[in-house]
Amino acid sequence: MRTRLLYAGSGVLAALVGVAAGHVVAAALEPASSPVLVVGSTVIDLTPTPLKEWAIQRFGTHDKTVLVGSVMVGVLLLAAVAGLLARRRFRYGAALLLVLVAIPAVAALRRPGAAPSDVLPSLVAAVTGVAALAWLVRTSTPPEAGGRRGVLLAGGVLVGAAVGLGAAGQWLTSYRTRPVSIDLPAAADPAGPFPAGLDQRVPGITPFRTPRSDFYRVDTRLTLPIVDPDGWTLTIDGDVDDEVTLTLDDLLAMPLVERDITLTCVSNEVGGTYVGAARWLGVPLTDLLDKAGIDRTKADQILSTDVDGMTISTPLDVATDGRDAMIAVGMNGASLPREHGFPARMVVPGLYGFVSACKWITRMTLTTYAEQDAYWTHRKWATDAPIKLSSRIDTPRPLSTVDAGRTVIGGIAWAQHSGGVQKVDVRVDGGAWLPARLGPSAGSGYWRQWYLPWTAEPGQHILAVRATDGDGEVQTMARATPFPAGSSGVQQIVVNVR
Ligand SMILES: Nc1nc2c(c(=O)[nH]1)N[C@H]1C(S)=C(S)[C@@H](COP(=O)(O)O)O[C@H]1N2
Ligand SMILES: [Mo]
Repeated sequence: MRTRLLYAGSGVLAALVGVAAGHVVAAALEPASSPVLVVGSTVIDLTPTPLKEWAIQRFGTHDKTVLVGSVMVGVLLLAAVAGLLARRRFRYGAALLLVLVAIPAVAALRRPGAAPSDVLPSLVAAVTGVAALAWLVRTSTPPEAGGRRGVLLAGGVLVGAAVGLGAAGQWLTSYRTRPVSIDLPAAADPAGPFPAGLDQRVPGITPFRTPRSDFYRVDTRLTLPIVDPDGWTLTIDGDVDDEVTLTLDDLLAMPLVERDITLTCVSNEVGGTYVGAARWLGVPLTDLLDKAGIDRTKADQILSTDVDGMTISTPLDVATDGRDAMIAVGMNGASLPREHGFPARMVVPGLYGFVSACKWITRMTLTTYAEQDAYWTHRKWATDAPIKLSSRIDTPRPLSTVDAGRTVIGGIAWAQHSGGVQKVDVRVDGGAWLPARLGPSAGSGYWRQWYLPWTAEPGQHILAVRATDGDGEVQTMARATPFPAGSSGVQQIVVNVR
């Protein structure tokens, strides 16, 4: 039993050292090619949509930690088996380790935009892992007193190596993806003064403008891309008169507009947190498309590609219907954070992010839906996905306990078509819908804060909220799931008053 444990442990330790060595090499070359991460990314891409939605709902923004953790657990279990096999015959154990490492090697090469060097971290993991296993196995046999010291020494050295290499890889990755900032020109068409919201007056309400560091983040990546602003370019190609390629300086030399726009994720559940609002600075999309000259008789889709080959589709007619669609370079007065698409991303008011907001954008191809499928189109999500009229209660919190007496119910609402939010109503315990007071407006593409003073009686209460847009359309009570075109329904929460 003890020797079995020793061999299983040797397999696990060998795999850990291998993974850590691969991680450092990846950190130096391309962090996304780190063996465990590349398997994780492949799992993300292969996961059927319903399961992915379940994981997002179940684990929220921790879904990726859970994913990487699960991959790691799987690897270590198989590595333990490899260790046990090595006890019978070293070759068998080593072979299983090699099979294990072949998975990330193949996955790394199959990813969009993969470079041949992306296989190196897996190769390094293979060599290091097998060498570590050989050392451990050799020092474990014969298992008499003298051998025990040898295996303890080898184990100690390898544990140290795994921890040291892993930490070095993490440090190098975070260093290479440290915050960036570039100087941006002033807007030729600025947004004007930003109205003071209800932030101070209604404690617990969502700030009228989301700070850059609090903005929700949704993308398929496990690591941030490392984009060098000097080498970055944006190409417009496909059904165009002239293919155009712009450097960042070219882009910044064009007249910039500044707009207040709310961004929303299609995966946002009613009452969810995947929504944020910022002041964006960028080049109007139509100015860019005009440079290339687009063939409207052919193209119906802008297929955006990011620096790693991820694709996002946008309906051409919607993006060019006069709304403030742009290629943004700035967010709340500074350049884009890496998390949000540095150096440039698309922003289209009124469309969910998965059909508009391509981060780390490097190419816009004018094409048709019949010809080319973007990442989520391939996974059967809607192609034209306008953001649905919605509202959220920020305060009181669901299932919280508040003191009886005068208090306030408050939150946000967004209606990005038809003139923005015109009205918000709150309902207490299924009674009449009571009109809430609205905060200031920062334009129809921007959310609105609201609040309703409330005298809370002791006991349990159910609060509900609904918004009405400029056309008088009332937020529907009908529930829809995020897939395939966004959630709908009215948020209801329970609060306890004491
Ligand atoms: N390159 C790239 N761009 C992307 C995504 C992605 O996975 N990759 N996710 C999209 C989705 S689903 C949303 S909701 C928005 C989120 O933008 P944010 O993370 O800046 O809030 O980015 C969009 N742009
Ligand atoms: Mo999204």
